[in-house]
Amino acid sequence: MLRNLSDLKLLVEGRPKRKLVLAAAEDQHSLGAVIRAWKDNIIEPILIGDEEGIKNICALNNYDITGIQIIHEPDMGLSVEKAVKMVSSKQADILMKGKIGSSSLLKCVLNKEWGLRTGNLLSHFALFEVETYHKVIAVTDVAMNIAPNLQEKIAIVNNAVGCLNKLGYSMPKVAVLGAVEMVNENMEATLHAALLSKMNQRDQIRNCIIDGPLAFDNAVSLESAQHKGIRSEVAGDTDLLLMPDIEVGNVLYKSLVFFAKAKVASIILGALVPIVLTSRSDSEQAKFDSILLSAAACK
Ligand code: COD
Repeated sequence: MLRNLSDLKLLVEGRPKRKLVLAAAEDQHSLGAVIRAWKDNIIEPILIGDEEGIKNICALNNYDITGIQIIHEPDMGLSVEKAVKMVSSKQADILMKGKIGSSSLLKCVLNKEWGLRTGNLLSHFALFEVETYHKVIAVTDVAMNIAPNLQEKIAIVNNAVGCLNKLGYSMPKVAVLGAVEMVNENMEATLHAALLSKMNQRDQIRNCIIDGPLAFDNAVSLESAQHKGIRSEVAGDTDLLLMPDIEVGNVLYKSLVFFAKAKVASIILGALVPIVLTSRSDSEQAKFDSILLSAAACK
């Protein structure tokens, strides 16, 4: 179990270095994070982007990039395309987003000819360290699948549970969130939650314990669950929160970061390799922790 995000480093230390390709690399926080992970011997970076822009940022911030490969590609779209192709041709183990919008990068990743599809659904997975919770909490999907149906939610849970298993969780506790903890036929999220719980009980979704619907308070607070008379193995001790849709997920993500000062690490799962996909406003620390997470999630 991860108590904080720095525990991720213990998981990857001593493992072979992974080749990480940073697309649209002319971004200060991304470069800072990549160089730190390189110095810590976690990754071997390749930077793709406007060479002069990259070098200017590094000079301004005293980043020593001697020995790092730079591929000059000033066009952002082409820079992402080249990065994705490096991964699909097995020249890199991890893809990272630099100064480009998430959906532009994801569209390249989903390209049918040279993208990183595997036949699985791709989904976003984030880990948060919040002072007010007793362990790291995972959240999915806050940035890729817009309004997942039941089938897609099953795939999202499976992606996240597979990743948590790699992080050392043998049976992560999954709370499927709704606005309420009772099934309400007018609230689709509660219907999905009940079905996912039952599918888990019947071993149709394995390697985790799922309960839902749970409202956010009883997912993360045992006291709150007991107050409402909810008997649940998951309530108050959730490892993974499954979001009803991208809006709820994204607002929770940003609320945790901006109001609760949470630390975050996030990646895309289900593609050929893990993809470091943080928000452009995320800190250098968040990008560094996301690189650690991607390295831990590699096969
Ligand atoms: N996994 C696997 N394949 C997918 C997925 C997925 N999650 N999503 C789409 N596909 C496949 C479809 O089956 C289809 O073959 C092709 O990709 C195109 O599908 P569309 O037309 O539904 O998808 P796009 O290209 O219009 O959009 C895909 C995005 C991931 C870009 C879109 O879902 C999106 O914009 N998501 C939100 C991203 C975002 O803005 N995040 C920011 C929050 S910080």
